[in-house]
Parts: sequence; structure tokens; C-alpha cells
Amino acid sequence: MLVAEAVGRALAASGIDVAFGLLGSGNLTVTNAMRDAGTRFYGARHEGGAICMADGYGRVSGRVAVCSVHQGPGLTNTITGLTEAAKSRTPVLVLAADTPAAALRSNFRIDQTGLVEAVGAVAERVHGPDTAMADVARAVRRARVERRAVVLMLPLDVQAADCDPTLPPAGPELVPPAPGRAALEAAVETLRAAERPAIIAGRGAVLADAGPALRRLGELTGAVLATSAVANGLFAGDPFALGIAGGFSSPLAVRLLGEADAVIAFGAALNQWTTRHGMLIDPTARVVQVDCDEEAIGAHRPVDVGIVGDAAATAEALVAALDGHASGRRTAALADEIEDGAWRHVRYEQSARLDPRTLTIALDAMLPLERTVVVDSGHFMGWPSMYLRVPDAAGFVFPQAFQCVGLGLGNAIGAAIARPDRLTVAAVGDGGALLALPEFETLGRLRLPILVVIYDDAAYGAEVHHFRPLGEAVDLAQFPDTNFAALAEAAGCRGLEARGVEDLEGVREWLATRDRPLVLDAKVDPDICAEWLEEAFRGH
Ligand SMILES: Cc1ncc(C[n+]2csc(CCOP(=O)(O)OP(=O)(O)O)c2C)c(N)n1
Repeated sequence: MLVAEAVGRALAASGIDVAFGLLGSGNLTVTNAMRDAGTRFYGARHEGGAICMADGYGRVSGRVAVCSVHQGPGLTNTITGLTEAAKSRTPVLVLAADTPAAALRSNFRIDQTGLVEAVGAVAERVHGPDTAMADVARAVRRARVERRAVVLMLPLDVQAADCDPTLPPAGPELVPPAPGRAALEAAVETLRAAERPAIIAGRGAVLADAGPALRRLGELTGAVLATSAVANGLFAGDPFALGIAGGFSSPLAVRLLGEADAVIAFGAALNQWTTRHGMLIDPTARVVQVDCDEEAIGAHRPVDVGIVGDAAATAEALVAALDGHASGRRTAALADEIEDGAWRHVRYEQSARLDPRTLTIALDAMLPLERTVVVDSGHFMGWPSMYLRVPDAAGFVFPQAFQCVGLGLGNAIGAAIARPDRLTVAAVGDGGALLALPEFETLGRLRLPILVVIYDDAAYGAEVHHFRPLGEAVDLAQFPDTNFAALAEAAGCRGLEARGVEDLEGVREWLATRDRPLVLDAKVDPDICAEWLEEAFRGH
């Protein structure tokens, strides 16, 4: 069998159920073989969209998706989205055709390995017909087990050779590392002594499925619960959950986290975003950090106790050690205070134009809670993160590890394919929407249940709000009005413009049918500046 065909079949047989991509001569045969063997293929209109779709699919499903691209420019077009996936440790497998080793003068020739390694992805290669099946198995396993963005190079001459299509046996399931006894004891001591503990969970806790054990640990210790932005939703519904720790924290969450005398972080880096540059945690609080990765411990701020271990295994061990310990801190009054202190109850001065807060609160009330909220980057990104509730951690996709504008729409398409039972809400700025414009065609073609909310201030608002008060000219970051509703209709979506909350009736009507994706062009007041923005700019 041709290597190209055998690789396609092997990927499907390895459990790759979904692939995204854009076809060229270098990846057509292998992609056809994958599709014929049962993998569903979704074509994007730009490789930058395809890689984001694979990223969004991986974040929501936890499964490895393939992104199939042509050699050379097909791969270079993926690089920005690939960087985000690599930094976020999303398990994705890019299948990239490559020029033959001897094709020194090919127009398509670049150093594909050097290119992808430079942005933190893992370069793998189908070296020859004899190793092809082992090469595929290794690449899939590295993506899946190491949770890495892996790029599998498929040189054209190797693709055209014959090989034996037998896959090697799958490797064993791995057990997550257990925490060491001494560190555990130090953490138990800290928690026993604490009067006002706080638990902060990050993506590591989500990946380890540590939510139930952490909720139990919270009950035993009386801790308030919070998450980093990427782990938003992990404690959804818990009466002692404060939401996101960091720039998006409500005033009440800032106060309660600041009052904590012990903070225990699970799979959270405790970086500048989660701690507001360290300000959110009292300098006298004892800090315990749990992470699988030794390098993560103490990387962003000093900690008193470091535990190298899986978040769920460590939380369970702490629950076992603390059984019988009961803190009286969790009172009904505290639960009421937390409910009343949620962002949607915090007063603000309403704008006479479409206020992004009012818009988001209205959407939150209108949309079914079974939703996946995907947030692009920009000034607007606080509003959906603060005001749109999510049902669980899989219901929140926050591709911000590279702080790149324009990745949200592709991530939303991948998320919608991973969870077709949920309404996907893509929150983007007008700048991000235009960066992802090719994928409006994909949206219209695939007819997925997606609501795209464009916070349209006709500007790169983040730049305007930051530089205008400094006296800098900002006209280069401002634009004439864009008619996104018309663009959306032209691409096969439904388009709706909103200049006031009364215009959201059209969203309610659409919800009843959801026959096509809806693009809501929300013409928000461009002069409202989010408080968290200056905090964000300090992180540059
Ligand atoms: C690819 C990329 N280009 C430029 C930037 C710098 N940048 C950060 S936010 C922003 C504005 C984004 O505008 P928009 O999507 O309309 O959202 P808004 O800030 O207006 O809410 C820009 C250009 C970036 N982060 N990523």
C-alpha cells in the first residue's frame, strides 16, 4: 500500500475521529485515505482557521484532532494558531506534507522542522516506508499523552513509496504521578492551620478532572473556590465559587481572595493574570502550589510548599488526610454574599448607546445555559468572561496563551463540532472577526449552531483605550463602520445588527430555529473602557 494511504488509514485506526484542513497536492491522498477510513473531515478556507478549529476541538473534547495541510505555505499559514495550541498544550496533530529531501530547488522548500520547533510545537516525521507506521504511532502518542501540538512531516517521495500498513501495538495507559508524602504533610498542616483558605484551580486541574475532589476539599477546609481564566467553569454551580481569579475578578472576589490566609493552587501557574501581578494574594498568606510539572512550581511567585503531582490525585490525598477536619467558615450568609457579589449584580453607570455590559447580561439571560463560550482577544474579552455563565470547564474556551487577536472564530467552529449538543457562543471584536474573515464561509457552509457576537466598536479598542489617555494619536486604530450583518449573509449565515438591547429580539427568534449560524453585529459604545485593561497592559 502507498505510504500516503497507509498513514491516512493508520490515523483513523488510532482514534482520530475528526480532521480539519485545506487540501493541496501534497496532502490530498493522505486526507482522502483518512476520510475513507472513517475520520470526518471539515475543510477550512485558510490554514490559520483550520489549526484553530483543531485547537478548539481538542480543548473541548480532550481528543486529538488532525489539521491537514500542504507543504511550505500550507504549513506557514498555520504558525500563529499552532503557537497558541503549543503554548496551551492542546493535543493537536498537524499533518504537513513536505518536500522530498533531494528536492533542493523546490519552491515549496523551507526548514519545516525548524519552523515549528521555533514556536514550541514538536516536529515528527515519517522517515521512510519501513518506519512509517511506527512514526505515525509515535506522533499520535506524543500529541495524546504529552498533550503537545505535534507536526508530522510527510515528505512527498516517502508518501509515494510502498509500505506494510500494520500499526505497532498501542502503548500502555499511563498513571498520573502521585504526590510525595513530605510535601503532602506540609500542605495538610497549612490547611489545618488556615482560617480563611482559598483554592485556585487552573488548566492542570481541568485536565486532571480534579473538580469533584477540589469541591470536596473546599467543603472540608471551608475554602472559597476560584479558577484561573482558562479553567473558568470548573466550579460552576458551587455556592462558594468566586469565578475567575485575576483581572476579571469581581470586587467581592478580590476582597475574599485578598483575605485568604492560605492559598492552594492546583494546576495553576499563579501568573500575573491570575494574581493581578501578585496583588490578589496577601503577602503573609501561605501559598501551596500543586503541579505535575516541576518547572511550574514557584515560577511566577514564591511559594511555601510545592507538590509535584497530579491535581486530582493530590486533591484526593488531601481529602483523605483531612477527613474529619471541618471548618465553620462556609456559612449561608457567605454563600448569599457570594451570590449577590457576582458580576451581573454589580452596579455600573449605563451608557445611552449599546452598553457591552448590558448586552452581555441580556444575552446571558436569553441563551440556554448548555453553551460553549469561546472568547477571542481584545478589549471586549472581559465582558463575556465576566457576564456569560458557563455550565462547566469544557464550556469555556479561552485561547489567549499567545495573546493573539483573531483565533476565536476558528476555535469556536472546532468547539461546536466537539459539542453539537451545546450552543456555541463566539465572542469576538470587529478586529478579530476581520482577521478570521475566511472562516465566515466555513460557518455558513457547515451550518453549525453558533452565535457569533461581534463587540463592534469599529476600532482596535484595546489600543484606543490604552493610548488615548496617554495623549497618543489613535486614529490609525479606528475604522469606518463595517456591515458585518451583510458580510455574514453573503457567506451563508444569518446576520443581525444591534444598536440597542431591544434589537436582541432577533436573537430570541433565531434561537427557536438555529437553522444557520447567527452573526450578531453589536454596535457597542466605543467609549466604555474596561477596568481590567490597564492590568492587561502591565503584562506586556
Ligand atoms: C495578531 C495580533 N495583532 C495585533 C495584536 C495587538 N492587539 C491587541 S488587542 C487589539 C485590538 C483588537 O481589536 P478588536 O478585535 O476589534 O477588539 P477590541 O479591542 O476593539 O475590543 C490588537 C490589534 C494582537 N494581540 N494580535
